[in-house]
Amino acid sequence: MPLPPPPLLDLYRLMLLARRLDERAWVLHRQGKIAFHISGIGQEAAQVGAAFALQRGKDWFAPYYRDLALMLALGLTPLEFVLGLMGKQGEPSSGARQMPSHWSLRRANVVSHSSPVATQAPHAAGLGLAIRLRGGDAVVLTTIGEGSTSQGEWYEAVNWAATHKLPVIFLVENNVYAISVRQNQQMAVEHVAEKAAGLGLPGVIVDGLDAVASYRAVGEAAERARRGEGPTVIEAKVARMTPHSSDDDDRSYRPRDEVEAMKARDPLALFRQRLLAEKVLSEAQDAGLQEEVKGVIEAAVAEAEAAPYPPAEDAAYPVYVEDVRRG
Ligand SMILES: Cc1ncc(C[n+]2csc(CCOP(=O)(O)OP(=O)(O)O)c2C)c(N)n1
Ligand SMILES: [Mg+2]
Repeated sequence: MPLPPPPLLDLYRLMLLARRLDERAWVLHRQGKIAFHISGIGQEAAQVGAAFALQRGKDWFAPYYRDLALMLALGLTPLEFVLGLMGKQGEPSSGARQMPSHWSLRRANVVSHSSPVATQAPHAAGLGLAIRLRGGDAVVLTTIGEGSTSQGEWYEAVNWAATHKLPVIFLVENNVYAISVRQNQQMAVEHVAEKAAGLGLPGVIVDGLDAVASYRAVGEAAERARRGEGPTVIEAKVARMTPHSSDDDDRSYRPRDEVEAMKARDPLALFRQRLLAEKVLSEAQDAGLQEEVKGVIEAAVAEAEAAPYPPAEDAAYPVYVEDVRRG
């Protein structure tokens, strides 16, 4: 079945929302209002393209910490994100127990993940096996940074999924750096997608600065998986346009001209120019969207600032099982 055309304006609106929210998080950090932020700026296009290629509400997700745009596309609200940044009550990932951006959203089939990188990959393979055992044609998307594909867990998960033809998409968001370590300092292959050949599944490279390219690649991998043909590795070439996290200063290891060149290829700006050129978006419409997004974010920040912290005794209770807490 051919993929329907991508909803360009919806993709753009979500990229814009993710970008402005992410920028707001940096400001909150520098104001001393939050303790930590890890940014997805430069990776939004790959993420929203992937989300829109899948059946939200039916498919399963095991994402990683840079996936703010993916999470918003799956239905995380800006308020929920800011509650998470502030560790406030009502934060859905962990009831404010975890670090920010350690996503989980039960209503959207997003399973929780841990801080050790790559642990989400075996979770995704397990979800794929569960789908196989239960029947149905749902698929699983798991995301990861390129550096974390050096972890044993990633190879084990991909190998298992390939061996049993499980319906899993392994999306690698390659931003070239693992904190300060460049890709060529930790793997001999030029493209992470090449690793797939040794494990017996297709490896696809896609321009991760282009939401439509990501939409197509993930959509095709999902069709394969639903037909029972097994998993795919997709390597999206993205950009990390910020330091690793709010605790990092990348000036000590990253050449400034590299950062400037990357900023000239900002995926949000590129997409905006494309939509304007194709007359999918007008300048007036764009100005309206910018205002709307700003309003949504400021309302979320105000509400989160006014929200209470969870009661201390809540830490002793499970995240999801309400009756245990009450009983
Ligand atoms: C097992 C493990 N080792 C080290 C770390 C510390 N750490 C957190 S993020 C990160 C870099 C991961 O790089 P990459 O996979 O390329 O993802 P990116 O942050 O670039 O998106 C490291 C080393 C960790 N969380 N878990
Ligand atoms: Mg990386």
